[in-house]
Amino acid sequence: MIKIASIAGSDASGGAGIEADLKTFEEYGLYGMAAITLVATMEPDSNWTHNVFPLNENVLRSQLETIFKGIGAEAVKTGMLGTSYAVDLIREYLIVYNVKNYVLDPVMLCKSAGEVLNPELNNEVEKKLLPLAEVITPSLFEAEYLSGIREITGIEQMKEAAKTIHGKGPRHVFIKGGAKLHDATKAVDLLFDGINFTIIEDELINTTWNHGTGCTASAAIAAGLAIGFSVKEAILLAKKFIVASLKAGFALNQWVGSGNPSHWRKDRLFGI
Ligand code: PXL
Repeated sequence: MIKIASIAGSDASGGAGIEADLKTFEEYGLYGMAAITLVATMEPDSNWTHNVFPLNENVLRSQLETIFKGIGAEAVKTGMLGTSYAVDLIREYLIVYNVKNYVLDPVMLCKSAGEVLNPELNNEVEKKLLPLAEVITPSLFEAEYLSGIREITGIEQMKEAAKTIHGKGPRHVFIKGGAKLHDATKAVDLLFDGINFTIIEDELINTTWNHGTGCTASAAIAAGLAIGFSVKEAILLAKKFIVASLKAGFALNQWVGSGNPSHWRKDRLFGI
């Protein structure tokens, strides 16, 4: 059995974070493990305001011991980290256990709030984790933040951003332009391996029921790497997975809707 780990926050609403990652790993037929960095909750009486409760350092270390010393993982993805001790611990375990297939989802901005989550922590992630990543998966907003390019509106700027981010150490940069590029009629993403750019175009699914899509994408890429696909193959497969998930997105309540990572299975099994 191929084993894979997510180190991320738990999203009590179920659409993002560890919950999205484990659902995705399951769809890929892998054995998913989880180290929870924090618990994110949302307030139904306050317009779905997010709260974040970090787990303490010992609890996180103990989970990492279980996973890395106790079992071992073919690939690892990280999501929302929340604290600087989480960044340090993750760096330590990735190095000690020589993890090559590491997918870093920067989760630097909260989509619903449209704001930078924690600038100091983002700097730590940049310095300590980016150089260890096989793939980093910034959204367009995160690519702007990481590259310092104020507004990325087209493919040339995406390429500039990818070069700058690659210079910070990750072996591959995958910028998810998705529906956010100006005048997008297709979802346009960009992969850069330090030498070649690959533009990946797919169907544009215009939906606001997309909570958890970034988490699902990085989990799917990590799953592909765990299975043994190349980075490019893993990304192309992840794109198909995400399109299927978004096509089957659904509302959770008046504030948010989720993608549906089980959709491609249902599609395959039942044609629905
Ligand atoms: O989608 C970003 C994200 C990642 N991780 C956790 C979250 C969210 C957004 O709500 O709750 C745990």
